[in-house]
Amino acid sequence: MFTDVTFYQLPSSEFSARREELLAKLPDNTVSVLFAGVAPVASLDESYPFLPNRNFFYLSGIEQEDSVLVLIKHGASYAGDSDSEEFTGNEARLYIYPREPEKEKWTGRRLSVEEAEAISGVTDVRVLSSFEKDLEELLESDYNFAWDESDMSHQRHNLEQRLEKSDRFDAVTDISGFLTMLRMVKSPLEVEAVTRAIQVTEEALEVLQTKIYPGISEREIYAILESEMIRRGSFFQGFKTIVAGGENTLCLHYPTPVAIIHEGEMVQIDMGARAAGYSADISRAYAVSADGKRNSRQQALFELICECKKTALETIRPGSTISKVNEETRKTAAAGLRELGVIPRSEADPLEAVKKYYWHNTLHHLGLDVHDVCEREKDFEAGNVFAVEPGIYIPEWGFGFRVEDDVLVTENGSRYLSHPQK
Ligand SMILES: [Mn+2]
Repeated sequence: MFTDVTFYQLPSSEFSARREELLAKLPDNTVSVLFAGVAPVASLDESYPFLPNRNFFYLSGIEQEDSVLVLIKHGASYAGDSDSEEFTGNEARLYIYPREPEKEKWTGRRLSVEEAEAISGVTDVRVLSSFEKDLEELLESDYNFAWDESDMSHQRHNLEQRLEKSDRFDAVTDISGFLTMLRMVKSPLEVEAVTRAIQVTEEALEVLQTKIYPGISEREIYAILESEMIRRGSFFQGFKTIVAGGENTLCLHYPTPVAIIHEGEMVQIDMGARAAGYSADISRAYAVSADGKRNSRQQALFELICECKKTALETIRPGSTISKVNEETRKTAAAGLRELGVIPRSEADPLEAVKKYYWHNTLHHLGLDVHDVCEREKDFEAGNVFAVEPGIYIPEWGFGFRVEDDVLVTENGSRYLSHPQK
């Protein structure tokens, strides 16, 4: 299999539908302003890679720096100057940099108006320089303003100053909560995007498995995985790939893969490619040994973690919550660790004692962000997508790991989007 997501993107109808869904939640006469943001400066004229603000991207599909999306809900009674018969009372404007051949010689091609329209479905695409004047007009109207308060960009900060100056600041509506609610429930096309990201991730892992040998370095594994994901069109991953061997497996977000992994040790891999902006999140634990087999302790821990994952899958269904899944899987982990003698049989409170070994959450929402936005204690519903990653770390044994798969909540339960490790 060779999945290629280089040119894969969601259709503009998806973004148009999301804008309509958001505006349905807002009162008439509201202007929402969202910003793509700019890449943070690393040093002097060097910037970090640019990834758009996720809420802006969710509503536009646009990945070009400094773009602005303005959504105006006039209301159904608004006649305006729109002559379209299908006019819903909603208006969308997208502001982007104009094409500039001289600048593009340095920093690459920019989107044309037609391209931006094709991606986003916004038919009113304007040049960024007209945003100021348009904003001035909107500020003079009696419309209320709304924005995404989770956006920390300087663009939103500038807007804040403008709103303060025009005495509009106190009445601004925060739409980040609405966007969180929308983003938590994935559409069929979003599930497909996550699935493609998973395919890229799994194919990279498949290539890797033929190349692991005792004495391999963490960085070589990292390089193989990165290369296989990039070859398949995932240039920016959902997060920095984690490759940890031996005792380094005890560190959850082990940052710098450099160590050699010896015969008889485990390697922990936690990675996720991106497709159409959506992230996968998969963790695997492989035995590094001449025959590729786990020793008895490694096997025992692997089986216990799979048991926890089974408990999690049985608990993930509409109506369940993150706390419930955590609680149930912790019980399975506690019982198993007692069985293995890691928690002594004399221990009065195994559910407390297990926290030393089973200390991170079992699952998190997955989507445009790898730890996707959520209202934490909200009941699960069909369309939620989770990364499920029970992990047990035993310092006394010198290793630990997690096994992570991606799961879709269905009408009656849940199902794997990835292919669990055997
Ligand atoms: Mn995860």
